[in-house]
Amino acid sequence: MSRNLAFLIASMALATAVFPRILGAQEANYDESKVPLYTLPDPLVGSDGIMVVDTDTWRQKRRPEILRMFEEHMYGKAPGKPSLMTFMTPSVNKNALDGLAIRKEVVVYFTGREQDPNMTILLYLPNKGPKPVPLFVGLNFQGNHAIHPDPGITITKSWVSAGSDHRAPPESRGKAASRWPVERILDRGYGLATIYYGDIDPDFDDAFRNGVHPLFYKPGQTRPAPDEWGSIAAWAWGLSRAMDYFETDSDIDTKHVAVMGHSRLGKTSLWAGATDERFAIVISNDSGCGGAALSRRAFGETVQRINTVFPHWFCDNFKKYNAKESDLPIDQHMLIALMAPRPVYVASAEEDRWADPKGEFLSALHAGPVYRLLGKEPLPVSEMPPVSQPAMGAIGYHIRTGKHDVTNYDWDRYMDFADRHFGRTAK
Ligand code: GTR
Repeated sequence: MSRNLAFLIASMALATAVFPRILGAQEANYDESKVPLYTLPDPLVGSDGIMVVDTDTWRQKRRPEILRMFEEHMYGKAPGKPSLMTFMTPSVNKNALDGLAIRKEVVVYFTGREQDPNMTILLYLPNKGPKPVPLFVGLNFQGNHAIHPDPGITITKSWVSAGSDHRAPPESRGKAASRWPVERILDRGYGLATIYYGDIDPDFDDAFRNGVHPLFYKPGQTRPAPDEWGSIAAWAWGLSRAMDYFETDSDIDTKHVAVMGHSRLGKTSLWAGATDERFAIVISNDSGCGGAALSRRAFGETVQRINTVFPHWFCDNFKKYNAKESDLPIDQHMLIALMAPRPVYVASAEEDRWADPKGEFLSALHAGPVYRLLGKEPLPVSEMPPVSQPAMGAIGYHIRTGKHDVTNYDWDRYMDFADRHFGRTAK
């Protein structure tokens, strides 16, 4: 064999060994027998090695410690509430959806300046029944106008991924309605608030030049530091700013606000719930890797793959854990535990193997000891329940039939769960 050929073969071997890792292009594992052996960090053992046995130590020491680790290694630190933020309500219709609801659109100017990035909250509040109302809030993928065909919803002017000019086309009105059963939610006495996530930060890697990040750079700073917020933390920050608005709206019962999100926005609702305890219930719909699924299982989507395809979602420090999940000082059961003692719900879909339903279930399960310590009922099951058999304590879980999506089945369970924890009579 010529030296050249030997060199070629050696470099090809090297390339196939190295490049899939670099590119994140390695085959996803869907084989339970190939899940690596792993040991989960114990949410109730502090970094000093001491076991947490009382509520005060959890609240004052261990919870803040876990939250800091998630900030530093995974989602990144976000700024707090901006002091100059203003709200403007350009449109209120008391007779929306044939009289069923009040529809409001509220513009949140994060800096108080209209020319800076801002977000629009779309609100539907039921006309029937007493005020203030409990509320579900969640970010949406395509623009507020996509969640319902209601012609009164303003079409977003923000960047959208579809189309060559990245402007939302009029035909996108109502396109995502199957994921937002507005009438069904109103009928059960809940309000709904939603915001287009691209208002807060457009979902592509632009080195954090657009969206809200630059509003908070220190002089001379051009991108977030390795432990500062990526896009998921920015979207979650936007949810907290919506909560700031709710606190000014007397139609909304701010003690009963449930935050819900699907997929990357489910990762976001979990992070919002962890960082902002004003959210009374936290719901993750098919959030998968970087959401409810345990990272150490590396089943379906992995840390390396998510950091490669979506380098802007997490803070830069998270990239250190590519293919090194076991080096993480945390895993996602500890994220679920950060919601305690508040109710938290994790939902999976049978065909959504990419999101690792079992890993999502195990996170919910292994958050249990923290709930137990705080006197709350953990998941009432110890094995993954069969499809369509929800398990509900203060931690809830279901796996439904079908694919990666949000369905009426999911919403009905979230409302059952909220009824139960908000002390409302189930319909
Ligand atoms: C996928 C990604 C998932 C999930 C999903 C979504 O491409 O790999 O982590 O977030 O997108 O948000 O729909």
